[in-house]
Amino acid sequence: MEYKSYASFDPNFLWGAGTSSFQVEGAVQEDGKGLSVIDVMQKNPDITDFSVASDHYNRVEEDVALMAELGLKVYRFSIAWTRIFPDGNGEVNEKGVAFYDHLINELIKHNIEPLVTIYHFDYPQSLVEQYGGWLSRKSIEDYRSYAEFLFKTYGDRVKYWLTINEQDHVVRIPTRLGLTGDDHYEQLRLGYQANHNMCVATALTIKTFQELGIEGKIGPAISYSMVHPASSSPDDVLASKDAMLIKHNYLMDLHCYGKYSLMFWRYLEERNFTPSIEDGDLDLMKQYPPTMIGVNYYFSEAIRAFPSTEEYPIGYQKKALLPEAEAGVFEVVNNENLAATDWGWEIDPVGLRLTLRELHERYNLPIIITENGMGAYDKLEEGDIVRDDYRISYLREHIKQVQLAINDGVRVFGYCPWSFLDIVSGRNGMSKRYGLVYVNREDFDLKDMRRIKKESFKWYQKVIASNGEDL
Ligand code: BGP
Repeated sequence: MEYKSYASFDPNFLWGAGTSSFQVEGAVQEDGKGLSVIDVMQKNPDITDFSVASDHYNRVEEDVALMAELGLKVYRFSIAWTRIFPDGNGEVNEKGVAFYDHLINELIKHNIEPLVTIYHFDYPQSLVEQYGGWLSRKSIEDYRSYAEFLFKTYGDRVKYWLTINEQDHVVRIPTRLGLTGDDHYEQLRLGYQANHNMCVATALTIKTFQELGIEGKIGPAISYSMVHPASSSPDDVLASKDAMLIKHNYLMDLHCYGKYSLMFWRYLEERNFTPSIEDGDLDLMKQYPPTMIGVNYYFSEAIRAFPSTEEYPIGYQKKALLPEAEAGVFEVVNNENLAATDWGWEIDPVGLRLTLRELHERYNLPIIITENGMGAYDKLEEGDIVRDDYRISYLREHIKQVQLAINDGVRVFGYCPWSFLDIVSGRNGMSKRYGLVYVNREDFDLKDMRRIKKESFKWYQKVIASNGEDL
């Protein structure tokens, strides 16, 4: 819908940017840090690992000074669980505690709100070895008490807390659960048990947060990419609704309503994926829902129907990192209407407006965009220039849609592009850059890791200074 006039961004809108500990810090075994599942997972020999990353661990002041120069109101970062508890539980690592204390104080000194992700994929390997990690209910108390430690240590200065980053991308990616082997269906079954345990852990952590009387907001950072029916054929429309449930809404229904919808439970039952649930688990989730939602949005997907056949019976899934095709449910196809990034992610700013409206209509919670950005092969030119106009246009079009969603009545209170500076991509090494700041290193050449402001940095600086008026 178009309106005759448009409200501007709220004067307190939180313009930010984000990173995650394993992708930015480096120093993976410095100062007593323990190993995470990311540190021990099988490496792809063609790309860098996360051992040095952007060396943020040794460059906090320099990076925070750049954030201040950019004018950030909020900085999203994650805390490495194993920097605080090297074994995931038990003994505290004081040097790790001091590192985040210093980072938070530096941010506060520059009037930048810390937005802390409690856990962003780098789960303690020791907990996997101790009891199977998230597959065991023991994981619930270890996560809750780790979070409680953070609340007690940093809660006087941190008002915004994200519980788990992209839980859906943990339960469906075996290495992030510390699983090995390649029985896809068995790993999915285990994934849904882990998912249930994570939802109980999240509810108990929100309960602890409230009992401690921490002033602020808390909720998950979810991966939520809008799905569109590939055509107006009613079968495709139905398939897109089913995909929205199986890919995204199943998780938020649990967090917000403590509910496995009848449809989703039948989906799990027919595939022997049903998790074991204890009395009180669902009531706990209902009683302690999130008070905000973090949204990670990069692209949308087009969906068509995939009728089951003898060759592809109900339950058949095309093996892929994330659900792409499932017989009897849906299939992801290219969207001819959209351009795509160098990695095939279909660029859909309007999809972000639709995503925000869907979340608002279903859960009616305050929303902050915790990730949105474009991975690209950025080129460093003579004179330290990086002309990333493609990134500027990507971010501009998405910010416009955020403003429209706010005009639609969605309570969006902040926007954090991914990523503040170049970091190691989750699966594509150093060549897939997202930052507003260029980091001068390559996959296998650390160079000097100098920080260089891209054109997008200068552009975003103006956006923030004008509170979104000057795009
Ligand atoms: C999200 C993760 C981020 C980041 C991002 C970009 O799923 O939360 O950690 O990795 O995706 O993806 P990639 O780095 O694979 O391009």
